[in-house]
This record gives sequence, structure tokens and C-alpha cells, in this order.
Amino acid sequence: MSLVPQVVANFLQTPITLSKLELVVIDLPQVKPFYSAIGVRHSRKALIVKWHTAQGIVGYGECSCRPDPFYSHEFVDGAISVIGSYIFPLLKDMSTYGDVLKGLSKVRGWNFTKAAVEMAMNDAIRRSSGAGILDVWERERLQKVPVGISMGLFADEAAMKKSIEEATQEGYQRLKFKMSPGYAHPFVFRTIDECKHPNISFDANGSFGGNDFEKLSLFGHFGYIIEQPFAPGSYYLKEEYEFDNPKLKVCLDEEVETLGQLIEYKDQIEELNIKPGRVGGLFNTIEMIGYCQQNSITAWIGGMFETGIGRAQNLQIASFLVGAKAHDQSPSNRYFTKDVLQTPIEMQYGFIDDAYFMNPQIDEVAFQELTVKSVSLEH
Ligand code: OSB
Ligand code: MG
Repeated sequence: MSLVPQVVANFLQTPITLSKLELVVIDLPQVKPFYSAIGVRHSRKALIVKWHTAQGIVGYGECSCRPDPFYSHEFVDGAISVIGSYIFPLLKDMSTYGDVLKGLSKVRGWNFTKAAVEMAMNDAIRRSSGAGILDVWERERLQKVPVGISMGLFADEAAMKKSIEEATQEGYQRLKFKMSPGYAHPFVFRTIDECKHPNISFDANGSFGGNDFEKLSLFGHFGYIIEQPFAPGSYYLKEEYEFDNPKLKVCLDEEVETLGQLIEYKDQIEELNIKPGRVGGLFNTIEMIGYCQQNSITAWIGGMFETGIGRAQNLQIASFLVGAKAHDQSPSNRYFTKDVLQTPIEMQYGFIDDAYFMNPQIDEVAFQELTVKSVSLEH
């Protein structure tokens, strides 16, 4: 059973050159703070990998892990260290795309970090020859990608109502509400009960444990899909919970980093949130989408507050998922006051047109202004 088509497998023979790798940390100011069970974000500190070819072409890849190890074990400074000490030395004398994937696979875990390197390499190929690994993937593709909004924890009912009204008016195709055991306030349930949006879900970011079943049942009684209710590695709690409570409809996020994990959970989930970084890059994402399709699992593309670079990349992948109702790929201005693309990614009534994400160009002036750290690696 092959999960990737022959054209994608053949693409691994594409020749590559590498003269220099640049690791740049940029820090994007946010419109407002974002609260989730993980914590609060005030700005988006992102690592961008710049892959320089021998011909002087530069490809960009975003490492979308958090600055701290609170979503997964990866964090920005750790990613820089792993690339500098272990990944960059492995890239010496590599001559094809497939060689690089093989080199990256020597490093266990660190999926967001490895994905950024693969994406930067693929972007350099795409900017040199016009076609990257997604461009050779012969599949039906959407010109307009449906977008869902991920809404942070609200301080009060008025703020929650106002945001729901705005998001509905803007045409978002799904409203996803962050949740946590400490957030079981009556106003939350009242407001969601009154919400008339046709596509609603929750995201707990793994915050419910074995002592929180009562709180979880308050959210669970709505019957909406709940993303990552328990911490990664604690999926067994679902069965315990369901002993006294109705069945939970689950979408996994943090828990699934490998194809093996997806295969393990395939009969126990309604949906899979695929974050291309979390699963280790473009090739792995193509494989996982292939598996989801063969096993009738609804897959959609999730977000990590990506800058325009990672966001455009995510949207390119999302455009292949023709059956998904919504992807967590809000337009840039929902999160940031300033971004790094010449044409910021915009949404028109809940959809993003491919004119915004197929050929993103970097705004070098903005990129410079937002840079807080830069490391250059040469063999
Ligand atoms: O699905 O978990 C999600 C951020 C934006 C959109 C969707 C999600 C998130 C996260 C990622 O919660 C965690 C984080 O970066 O804080
Ligand atoms: Mg999530």
C-alpha cells in the first residue's frame, strides 16, 4: 500500500545544492493577546530557516513550534541548537531531496525543526525551477480555501458574544473555542448554547486529566467535536470518561506526530488536525493525507500562529483537502499588526483565494525590521 503517488516518490531524486543555511528569529507583534489552556501569547516569535543554493537562490521555511516547550517538546531556542549542532552537519555533501529527508530522519523527534529545513529546501527548489513537491502532486485542488477561526479563552460573556458576532459576519466557516477545566463558567455554556453557527468545535490543548471528568462532561454534553481533550499519551482516559458519560467525538492534534500514531488511533477519532510542522514536514504530510483518505478520516490543516511564510505553505497544502469544511488558517491581520509578505494574506467571506498563497514574496524590509536574532551556518 503506497501512501504517496509515484510522481511524489520520484520527486525525491530532485538535485539540491546548499551553500549556506541562515536561521533567523523574527518577532511579530500581535493585535491582542491570545489565551489558551497552554498559556498566553503576546507576540509570535518564529524561527525562519533560509536555504541558500549554490546559485544564490533563497528558500524560506518556518519552524512553527512555540518559544517554550508547552505545546510539544520543541521550542525555538532548542530548534536553533538542534539544527546548528546536529542537522546542519548532516546536510554536508547531500545531493538530492531524498538524501536530505534521510539525513533528517536520523534525528529522533524534533518534527517542527526538521519540517522547517525541508520546507526551506523545497521552497528553494520551487523558486529555482517553478515546481516543488506539492506542485507535482497530481490531485484536485481548490482555488478558494475555507477558513475556520480558533478563538482564545474569553474573560467575560460580552467579549465572547462580540467575537462570535464578528467571526460570523466575517464568514468564518467554523468557530473553534478554546476550553480548559478552569474555564467551565456558566457564561461560556450559555453563550455557546445560543450560538447559531452551523459548524462549532472545541479545543482543550490536552488540559483535561483524570480528575476533570465532571468539567469535561459540561463541555461534552453539547455533542461537538473536542480537539485534544487529554494530554498526549493519555488517550486511555477517553475510555474511562465514557464509562459514566456519553461518547466523546474527538479530533486529535498534539497527540499525532507520526503515521504510526495515526494508525493506532484511526478507529477512535472523528477528525485529524494536521499541522505540517508537527508531523515533520511536507513529505510526511502528503503521506498522512494519503492515509486519511484511504481510511475515511476527515483531515484538515491546523495552525501555530504562523507568519505569512508558514501560513502560505499551510494554505497550499489545505488546497488539496477538497472535502474539509474549514482549516485554522485565519488571515494574517487577525493575529498580527505587521507580517513579512509583500501581499498580506487576506480572507474574503470565509475563503482565501490561491492568489494569496501560491507565490508568496517576502517583504525584505519588514523581515529585517522584525528580526531579533540571526545565525549563519556554512560548511
Ligand atoms: O489547533 O491548537 C490549535 C493556534 C492557532 C490555531 C489553532 C491552534 C493553535 C494552538 C497552537 O493552540 C498552540 C500555540 O501555538 O499556542
Ligand atoms: Mg489544537
